[in-house]
Formats: sequence, C-alpha cells, structure tokens
Amino acid sequence: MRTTYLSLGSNLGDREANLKDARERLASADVRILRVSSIYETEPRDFAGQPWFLNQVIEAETSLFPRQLLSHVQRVERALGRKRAAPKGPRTIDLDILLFGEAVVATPDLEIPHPRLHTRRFVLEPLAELAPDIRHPRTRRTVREMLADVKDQAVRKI
Ligand code: PH2
Ligand code: MG
Ligand code: MG
Repeated sequence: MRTTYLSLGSNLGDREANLKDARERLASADVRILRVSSIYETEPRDFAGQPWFLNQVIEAETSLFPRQLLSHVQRVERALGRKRAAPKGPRTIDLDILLFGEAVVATPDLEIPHPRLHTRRFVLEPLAELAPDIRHPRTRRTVREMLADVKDQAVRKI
C-alpha cells in the first residue's frame, strides 16, 4: 500500500458537486480515501480569463502502481464529462497525481511529483492542511516551505 495525494479542480458547472462526484468515483477496491482537505476557491493560473476554480486535495491509500492510478483517474475524468479542450483551460474536473509515496516518475505521459506542485498555491494550501511536513522526494523541501514561497496567489477557504 502506498499513500498518494491527489489534487481535484473544477471551474465549470456545479463545481462543488463535481468534486463530490469525483471523490465518490475515485474511491474503489484499490483506492481508499483517508482524508480530504477543505475546499478552496482559487484564482485561475496559467490561462487567464477563465472562471475561478474550486480546488481540494485528498489523501488516499492505494494498491495500484502509479500508471494504473493514472488510468483510474483518467477514467473518472472521462466519466465526469471532461473534454480535453484548451490546455490548462476551463474544465468540469481535473484530477492530478501530486505525490505517490516517495516515488519519482519522469515519463512523457506521467510525472510524479507533479511538475508544477511547488509553484501552485491552489495545490500547496490544501496539501499543507493534510501533510505540512512531508517532503518533496526530489528537492526534499517540506510542503510548508514550498507554500511559504507562493503566498501571493489568491485562494480562499470556503
Ligand atoms: N488548473 C490548471 C490551470 N490553472 N488554476 C487554478 N486556480 N486551479 C486549478 O486547478 C488550475 C488552474 C491546469 O490543470
Ligand atoms: Mg491540472
Ligand atoms: Mg490534469
């Protein structure tokens, strides 16, 4: 069993219902959700002019390998009607694998830790609620340390 942290994001439709639906579909025989963060309303990054997001992080325990977990989260994204339109643009649901134990994976279709984890307050703020002291497996910085560097981005706990 490995502990993994997943980021949930939605900025289209009933955002809160989308997060709930995603959590329910993520939970399976192979994925047990242990804890969930608060939900945050967050300013869009990377792609300006889109609606604000709701973001949340969940801690789960899984018997899957990273690539199997990726297939599972992509299945849940499709089930929730995710269309691959503009990269980093609006979406009903986005599920990203942030961390997977101490694993480091670097392939074209899957990177763990998530490559932009350390730059995003909308990820670090909810992650810090669950696991402020865990370390990035490559840089060894704690979540709390990474969060201290991104305090300028607008996020608000709801
Ligand atoms: N996801 C993106 C791009 N920008 N901004 C916020 N606030 N929240 C997100 O989840 C998000 C984003 C690409 O996945
Ligand atoms: Mg994403
Ligand atoms: Mg994604």
